[in-house]
Amino acid sequence: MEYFKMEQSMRWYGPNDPVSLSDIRQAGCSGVVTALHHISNGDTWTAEEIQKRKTAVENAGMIWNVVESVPVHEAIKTQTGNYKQYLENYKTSIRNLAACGINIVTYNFMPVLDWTRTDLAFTVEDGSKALRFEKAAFIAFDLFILKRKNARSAYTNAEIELAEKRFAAMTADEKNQLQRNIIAGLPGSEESFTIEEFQAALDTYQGIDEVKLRQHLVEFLQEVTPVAEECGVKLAIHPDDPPYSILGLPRVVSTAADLEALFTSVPSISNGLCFCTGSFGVRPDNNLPEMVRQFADRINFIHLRSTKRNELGDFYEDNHLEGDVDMYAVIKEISKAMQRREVSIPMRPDHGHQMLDDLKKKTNPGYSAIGRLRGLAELRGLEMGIIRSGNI
Ligand code: CS2
Ligand code: MN
Repeated sequence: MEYFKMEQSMRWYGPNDPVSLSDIRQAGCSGVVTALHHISNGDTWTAEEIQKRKTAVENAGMIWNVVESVPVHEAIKTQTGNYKQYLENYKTSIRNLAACGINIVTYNFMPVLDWTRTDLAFTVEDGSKALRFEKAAFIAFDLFILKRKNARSAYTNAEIELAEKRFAAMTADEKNQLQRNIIAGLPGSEESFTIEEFQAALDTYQGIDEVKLRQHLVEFLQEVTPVAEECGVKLAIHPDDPPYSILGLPRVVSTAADLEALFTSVPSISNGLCFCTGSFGVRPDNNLPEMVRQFADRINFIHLRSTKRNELGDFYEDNHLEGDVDMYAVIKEISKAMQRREVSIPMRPDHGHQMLDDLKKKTNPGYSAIGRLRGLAELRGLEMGIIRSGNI
């Protein structure tokens, strides 16, 4: 019997990515996840530019299976300024992608910041480097570098004390590095800020709480999903990372209840999900296999990665089959869903450790080749074991 397996993919940042398409092919991928990062956030993606990228991927013997991401302009999230024009541009980009045969589109709806870490080169015990979120360092940034008004009310006294100690022990270089890590933009983020710009961006969310942001997300989808449906495009919202409010900003794609609300408000089948285990898995109250079961019909794209958290609220990106994510149970549920739906869902190992030769190279944090290759190899082995054991 033929089984539906996850479509093995890797993210590629385009011609400037130090990891080449040939590297990705040799890692065993048939799919490439990419975006037109050279087009400014909010502008339309033309069919010509899309086709150029598509041809580059196909010439390397793979297909461009998923767009990650067509970014949603901040003006759409806050519903200010030119947002109606940006909405039209978004729809046109979707139509152009569909016309070129690309029909899975990832995006996120996190205010101001995309994924957030405090440390991009945390050495784990085997000597490889991982990304890490350290709560005390993050709070130190908020209170003593950004100096955000009323920030203290978001933290406990014990947390503030720890952050004070942490900050007092930092050198000037470490403080600068921390600031850069948080606001200068990680790979894939479309924004990068100075402190002043960052505070101004935060200010645009004054008066926008969770209820309002959720409403803006629903209204965005009510505009975009009819177009996506019409041209056969499936959207895939990426969850919040980390999956809770930070810096006073609302976040509305963090839990099963958030997803439930989203899919109930906009039932269109084009309103789908990028199931990112690394993002959802940071919350102990997110039961991942259960969430896969619950939203199986909405999952259009999968990010597999594991995090390890501690009692202080810190977490680091662990090896793909270790940490807090029960990867066996997650892949089992995904396999079941794929057989039932009769589809292969694209999957990428979402980040990996910097290791071996990559430690000597300049790499995009989280996106070096060898660590992702290790993750992908382990994940495909696990999937094969699950399928061949007849356990689905
Ligand atoms: C990150 C993000 O965690 C992740 O997958 O790499 O850049 C993510 O791709 C975006 O939030 C999706 O829009
Ligand atoms: Mn992800």
